[in-house]
Amino acid sequence: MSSYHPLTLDEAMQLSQKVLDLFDANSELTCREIGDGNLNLVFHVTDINSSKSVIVKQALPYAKIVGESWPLSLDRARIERELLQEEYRLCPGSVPEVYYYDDELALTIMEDLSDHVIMRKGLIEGNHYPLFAKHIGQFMARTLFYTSDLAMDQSLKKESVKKFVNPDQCKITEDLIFEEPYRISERNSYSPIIEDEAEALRTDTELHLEIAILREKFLTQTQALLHGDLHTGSIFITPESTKVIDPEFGYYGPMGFDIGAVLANLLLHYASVPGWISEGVAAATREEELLDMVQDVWNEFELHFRALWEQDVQDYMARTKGYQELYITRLLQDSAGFAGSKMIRRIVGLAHAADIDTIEDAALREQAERKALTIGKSLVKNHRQITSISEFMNLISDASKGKVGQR
Ligand code: SR1
Ligand code: MG
Repeated sequence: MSSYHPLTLDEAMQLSQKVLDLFDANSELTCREIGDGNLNLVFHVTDINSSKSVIVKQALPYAKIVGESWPLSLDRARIERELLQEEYRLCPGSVPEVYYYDDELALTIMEDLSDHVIMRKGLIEGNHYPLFAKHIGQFMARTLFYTSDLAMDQSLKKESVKKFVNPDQCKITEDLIFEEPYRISERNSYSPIIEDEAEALRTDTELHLEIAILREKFLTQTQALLHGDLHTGSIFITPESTKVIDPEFGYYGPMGFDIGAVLANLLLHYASVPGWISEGVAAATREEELLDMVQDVWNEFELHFRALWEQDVQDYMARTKGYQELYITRLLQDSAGFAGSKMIRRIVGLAHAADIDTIEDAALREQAERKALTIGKSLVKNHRQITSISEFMNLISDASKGKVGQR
């Protein structure tokens, strides 16, 4: 019989004391449940004398955001833990170190990163992260390149694909991102004031075609091992350091899904800026900073990815002249399409982004929602035509002025 049960605070504390070398016998531990995500319990265990601390993360057998009526496999805890270990190996220091795990209890004890803040919160507070683009560009380049057929023995890669089959988490994405925003669904959630936008999403067949193409890619392409949910709530940050957390949606999928997630969440914050900064010049400066970050994320990713390719490509046919160019262009197109679809879901779907949702002024919130949707739709509709990052940025600039036309 399985030993699985959700841990109490005391159990999380006792387990940490028992299985880790970190705390000595005289430790005085305290424990708080700090999980504010949609799916898991997260315990923060601290020794009040030494200030040493760890995180105990345990999966629940259902989606916390909805309740027990939405069952989820506990295997996602194993996937998350194995992915953290893989990401640590490929990009040391970019994710929390795993100290201990118990797959039956669906839990992992890992490094505490409380000296960092969740990036979404940091952005809302107006903080600046000058090294973020470099860090995340390198993280994505290394994790995606080294888990792809470009760099892996193809038989070993297929073995690895088997380990990371993640059907329940993928189904969440398939439903919440690639279907429900485009039809009536009980799980959609938005203010009645943007009903016109929601209705337009349901009837725009040109948009549906592009979403169907992106959905097919998400369903069928095992290009690389993805984080699978790389939004700014899955990133811990300081001005000097970037740490990626929460890869429980990880699976082998299209690389552009991870890159697009980062771009989408920077753009969601970009759309929210007038809701947080009322003074015109300061708001424009912040908007420019965010657009620069978007461009820099892509440029850093591309730079590192090309360098890894030159240095470490294993696949014989991938050396064919012209193939790298084509590959990178397709990655940019996919990233744009996935970014757009992720922006749309955060406005009308089940799970939103605090950058926009917590704007107090209703008119500014509505303005941000409409702007995010306009940018999102433009990226989705035009993604297959984009051939450079400047074309991507031009689409954002046009959409910010209200234009979504075909390029
Ligand atoms: C039911 S989970 C809702 C969302 O939260 C996660 O962060 C994923 O983005 C998922 O779609
Ligand atoms: Mg998460």
